[in-house]
Amino acid sequence: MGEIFKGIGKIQYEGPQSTNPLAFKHYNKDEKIGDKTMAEHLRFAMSWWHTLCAEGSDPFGEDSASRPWNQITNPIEAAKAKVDAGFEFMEKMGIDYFCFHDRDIAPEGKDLAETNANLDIIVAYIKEKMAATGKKLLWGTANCFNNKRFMHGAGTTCNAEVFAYAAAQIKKAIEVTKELGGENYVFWGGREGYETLLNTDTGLELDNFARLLQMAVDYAKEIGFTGQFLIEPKPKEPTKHQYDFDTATVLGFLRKYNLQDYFKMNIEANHATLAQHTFQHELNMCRINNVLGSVDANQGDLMLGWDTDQFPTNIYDATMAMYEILKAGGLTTGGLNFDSKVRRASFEEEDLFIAYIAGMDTFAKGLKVAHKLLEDGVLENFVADRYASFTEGIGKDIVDGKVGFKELEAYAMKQAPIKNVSGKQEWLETVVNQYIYNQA
Ligand code: XLS
Ligand code: CA
Ligand code: CA
Repeated sequence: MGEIFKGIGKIQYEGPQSTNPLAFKHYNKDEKIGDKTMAEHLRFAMSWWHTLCAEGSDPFGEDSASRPWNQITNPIEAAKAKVDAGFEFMEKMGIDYFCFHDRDIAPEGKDLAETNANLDIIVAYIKEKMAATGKKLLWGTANCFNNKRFMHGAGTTCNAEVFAYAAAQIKKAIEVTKELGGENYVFWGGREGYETLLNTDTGLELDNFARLLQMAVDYAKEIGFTGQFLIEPKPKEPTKHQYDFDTATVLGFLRKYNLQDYFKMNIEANHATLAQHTFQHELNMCRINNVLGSVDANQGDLMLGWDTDQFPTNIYDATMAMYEILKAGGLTTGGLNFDSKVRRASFEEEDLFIAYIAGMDTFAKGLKVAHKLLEDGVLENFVADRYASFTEGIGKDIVDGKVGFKELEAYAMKQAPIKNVSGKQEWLETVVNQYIYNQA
């Protein structure tokens, strides 16, 4: 297509004082934070759907943007132009990774065979671009929610014909992800839930969903796909109740069906808040259960009950997210993917750049603050002191499993008056704020 984003050059780091809307203020790719560069820590990824496909429509209105690459009438040529746009965008933004749904990158054909053939054409085209630029696939996934055939669900449908179709579609999406060297493969259950219990056999639906995931595990082994499988929790939307409600629910499900060794989580900030959790809570649950896989970095509007997928600008949330990520040992195969879309009124192509810069700067600053907080052991030392009673005496006996109810009753009968110590929440909040204010 030739240059698409004309007039926008490669985005440079200009430092915190810069007022240039098209420059980074905090994200300085090669700057070392601890023993890794910012790029290595953050592993930013562009999402195909919200960056290249979305054009501002909402349930009440048509597209507000018309991206030049989507104006081409031949669907395969349009899909190639979208690839061109995506690679130019990543190059100009200095983003190394991308992710997609099968249907974002190539159009559906008249049947599954033609759809798969379309996918093969675009995958070959993407592969060439990857070889030429060094860009990498963070994750692939199958869109088993958009087409009306999935009205009752995919893996949790009441219709076995649809289950079979979904399995075939996911098989191909895993093959394509492998072909492009994808480091992860995501399952987001966009229709895996229910609208009413009056017509739903939840037991069979969950058993079937586990069967589908087991088939994926078996097939990955068979073809040698070694990427990490991820489940992306979300409590609602589009269904009233989604089975993958939150991390804790997904862990319970995986353990019930003995799938826990094969899946980690892809945590999305806005899905956490829809589940009435903070973003940090979901990352924390992943960390303590050793299932932090990857992150969809966006933010919601806390006044609204739906998934607004806004670009992240909340420095406090980004700091606490990076704090959990660093404590978990960092993102290994995962990354920070912007599953975020510009607002309907931000319809100019330049807005895409401004939005990604905002998100990347927010997480870069959050990384710097979180690293410093950890380096100084501020919260760690406080927490260690707070729980010190479990490192000696009766506390240590409890932790070591040396005592039961009877021993503890005997102990409590003789214990001195109990003294508690303040949790100092307001002080800790002040300290975190100070780190945010003072970190350049
Ligand atoms: C939708 C989800 C979706 C997944 C990938 O809310 O965030 O975009 O990330 O299917
Ligand atoms: Ca979302
Ligand atoms: Ca997501």
